[in-house]
Amino acid sequence: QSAKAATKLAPTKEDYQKVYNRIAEIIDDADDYDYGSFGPVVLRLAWHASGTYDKATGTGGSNYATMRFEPEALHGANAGLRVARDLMEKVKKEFDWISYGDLWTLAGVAAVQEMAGPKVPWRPGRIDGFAAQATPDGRLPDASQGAPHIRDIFYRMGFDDQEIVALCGAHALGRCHADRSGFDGPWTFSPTTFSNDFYKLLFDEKWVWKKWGGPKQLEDKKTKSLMMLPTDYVLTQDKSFKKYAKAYADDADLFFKDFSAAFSKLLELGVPTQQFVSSEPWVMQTVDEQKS
Ligand code: DDH
Repeated sequence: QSAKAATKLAPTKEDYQKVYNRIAEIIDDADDYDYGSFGPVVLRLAWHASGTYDKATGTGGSNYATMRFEPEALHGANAGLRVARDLMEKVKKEFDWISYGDLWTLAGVAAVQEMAGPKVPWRPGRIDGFAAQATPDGRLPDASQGAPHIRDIFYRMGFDDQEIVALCGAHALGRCHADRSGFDGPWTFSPTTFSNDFYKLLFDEKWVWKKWGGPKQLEDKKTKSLMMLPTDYVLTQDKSFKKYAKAYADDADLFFKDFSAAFSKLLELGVPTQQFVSSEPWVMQTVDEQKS
């Protein structure tokens, strides 16, 4: 009886570290997938689960993991994230006590950290919600638009210009898929390593509109193998955005520090403070750190 009761105690940081480790394993087991890693698509799941937050109404955000439900699962912006949700389902089967919101956001942390990014402070406390709490379509950014749209979307979540530019640096990772968003190609030459290359390339390369039948996107004039979305390119055109983008191109440490803070904040959007188990967010260990 007492042994059974003990297993019902609140999970500890060590328990969440075990979940983190399992996520890290699954991200890496991707021989036949993009660049051999599920890290980027898992990171995108964490971002889209959180980026629906609306501070005016307190709705959306990572708390209820409503992307499990239709129609949110079918929103255009979420095309392709089924891949990441299905991977996380494997983890959920093994650690059934974790909420989906905690699982998906912890997976975002693991993706960033295991791809050589900064430590991202994180804490558990999200609860599973219902389909009725799902958010309306249109809360995530539209890549074909300009600075006013980007500001509308991110100010609604409670971010400022500096945080917007820092968060967009995640596009150092992964790629666009023509069969998901319509856009095509990677942003950098090292899409499974977290770096400030996104900003460096924005300023160092000459970007020209790609001539093709797909949606408007830019390609680097030199190799034609990299891409930028219209919303990425705006970070070099808008005066306020440009100031931060240049600073991150010049200083990787500054980018790592600012990304960590903004991403940690993003992952907590929509979660009432009293739900958090611990008052201070935790820093989870990377797989490599645990080896030594
Ligand atoms: Fe993004 N993103 N994103 N993005 N994103 C896409 C892919 C990835 C926008 C549009 C797209 C963030 C901000 C923006 C990642 C992380 C983050 C794709 C391609 C589009 C389109 C999807 C596909 O075809 O598979 C727009 C617009 C914005 C914006 O800010 C205006 C942010 C804030 C993050 C973050 O993580 C903090 C990642 C990672 C990917 C690569 C996914 C993959 O499968 O690879």
